Amino acid sequence: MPSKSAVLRPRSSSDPFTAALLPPPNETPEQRERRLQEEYEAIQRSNDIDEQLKRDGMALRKHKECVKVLLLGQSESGKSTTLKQFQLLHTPAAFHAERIAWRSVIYLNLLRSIRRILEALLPPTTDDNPDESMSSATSSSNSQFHYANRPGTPNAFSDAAQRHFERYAARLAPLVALETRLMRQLACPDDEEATHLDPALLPPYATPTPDPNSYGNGYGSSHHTLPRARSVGASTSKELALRPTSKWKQTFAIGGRIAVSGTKSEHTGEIRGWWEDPDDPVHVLHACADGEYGMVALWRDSEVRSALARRRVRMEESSGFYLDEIERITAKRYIPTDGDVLRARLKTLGVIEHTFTLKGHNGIEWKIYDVGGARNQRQTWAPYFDDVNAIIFLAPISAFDQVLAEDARVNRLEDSLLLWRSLAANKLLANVNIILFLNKCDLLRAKLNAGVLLRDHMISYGDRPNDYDSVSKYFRNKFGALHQSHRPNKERELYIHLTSVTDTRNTSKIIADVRDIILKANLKGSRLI
Ligand SMILES: Nc1nc2c(ncn2[C@@H]2O[C@H](COP(=O)(O)OP(=O)(O)OP(=O)(O)O)[C@@H](O)[C@H]2O)c(=O)[nH]1
Ligand SMILES: [Mg+2]
Repeated sequence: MPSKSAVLRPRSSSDPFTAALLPPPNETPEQRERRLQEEYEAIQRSNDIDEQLKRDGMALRKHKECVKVLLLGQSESGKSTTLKQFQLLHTPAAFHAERIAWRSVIYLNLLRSIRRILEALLPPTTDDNPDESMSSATSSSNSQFHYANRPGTPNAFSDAAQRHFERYAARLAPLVALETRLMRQLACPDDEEATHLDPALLPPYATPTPDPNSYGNGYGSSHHTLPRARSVGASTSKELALRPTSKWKQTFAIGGRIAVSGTKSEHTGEIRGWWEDPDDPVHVLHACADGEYGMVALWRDSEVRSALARRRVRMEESSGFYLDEIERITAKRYIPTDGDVLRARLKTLGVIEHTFTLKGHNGIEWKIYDVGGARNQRQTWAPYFDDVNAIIFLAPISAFDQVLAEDARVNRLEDSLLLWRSLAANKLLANVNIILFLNKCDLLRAKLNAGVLLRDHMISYGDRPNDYDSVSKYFRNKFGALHQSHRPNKERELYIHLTSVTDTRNTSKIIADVRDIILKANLKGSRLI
């Protein structure tokens, strides 16, 4: 049988290039074996190079066409609010179309605030006064709240005050039932983690009032000693949390039953007519808003305010704060404004991806990932680390005197610092652009103006002035220094912004800056400039 080369030789001899590649004449079997092996290896190498080129090409296209940004930070740091600002800036029509769906979340936020106030007005329980037996408590007619006073117990209100508070609880009782109903409607029926609220399980006044002189949070820190403050964001029951798969926006975009058959507004495209549905939550809210012992009276009542101050409940700082606007929010034809939607609090579970295309940037697609920041959610972050172009990390610096909702032993600022340090040191992120938002600066300013001293919560602050400029500069340096000393790549720059992401005007400027930083770095990384 003729050899392969012998068969090829006559066909190729007229082509000088092919002729040059032909095996030498008189090739021995060993030489032939070696040559074939070398040819085989060359083909393998060539295939490998082709594969690599294909991968590089894909990576290049990916860099060019898709920028991936991960929003990180502890729970309530402002990640979802930042995502809303991106949406408002880049897909305003979609943002506005969803405004009506946020109505229910805003109602729930308001209902939660009212319940938290009512809980704070309860007398201390036997948990607070272990020397008292349960049997000594007599319960009021209200099934959810037990207003029996125990004179002489530390922190107890006077009998007259307690009776006064009890009247609020009686008038506002329908709101507790409404909260449960709305929670059930919003959560996925098959979602075990989605929040549900069982009024029967509502413990009365849960957290002991902190002793301002007691220090130490059991969190093992050298530079912090922290009083056991009541968590401002925490409540005695879970808050509403939804998975990305939840269909809550669709459910509530159409309002109530009447709204389904209602007409769309010419201006906003929103369905109108929900106020004609007797089952719509607005009716209970509206009925409980005004008049004696209504919601407005509760929030304006100086006796209630001083009771809250005694119990160290600062509602103004809590997420989803609408108590100053009860009349507007509970109006029958209320439609949330952009500002209302930005302030609405809905805890994130899992990871939410939002995609949009930037105009005037060659159609580059952006994918922004918003993750849950609570401790039990943080394991979802790492899988995104090896494929991300930039991270926006949010640290709410107003939270220096607060504790985590999920663990009342942990100071929020300290949690942010530890999280930041481990992120800054992460080798997988060595070449990822990192942008730090020192957030909730508006609340920080208000807190410092109200006389809360940083040094009482952070010993390392020492005798520095307690004004906004000094404190924010201190935080900027502290976070900056942690990045500087732990970053795995000494070339990596850090961009720090002082933010209040509920403020659209300032945040849109910051977002434009961030967008340019990320785009430039991304293009440089893919050698397109
Ligand atoms: N006043 C003020 N409120 C803010 C600011 N940033 C966020 N908030 C509010 O704080 C609450 C929590 O913000 P989110 O954006 O839901 O927090 P998150 O980081 O997504 O929290 P998780 O989903 O639990 O991880 C919301 O009610 C926001 O409106 C801010 O800069 N100032
Ligand atoms: Mg969120």
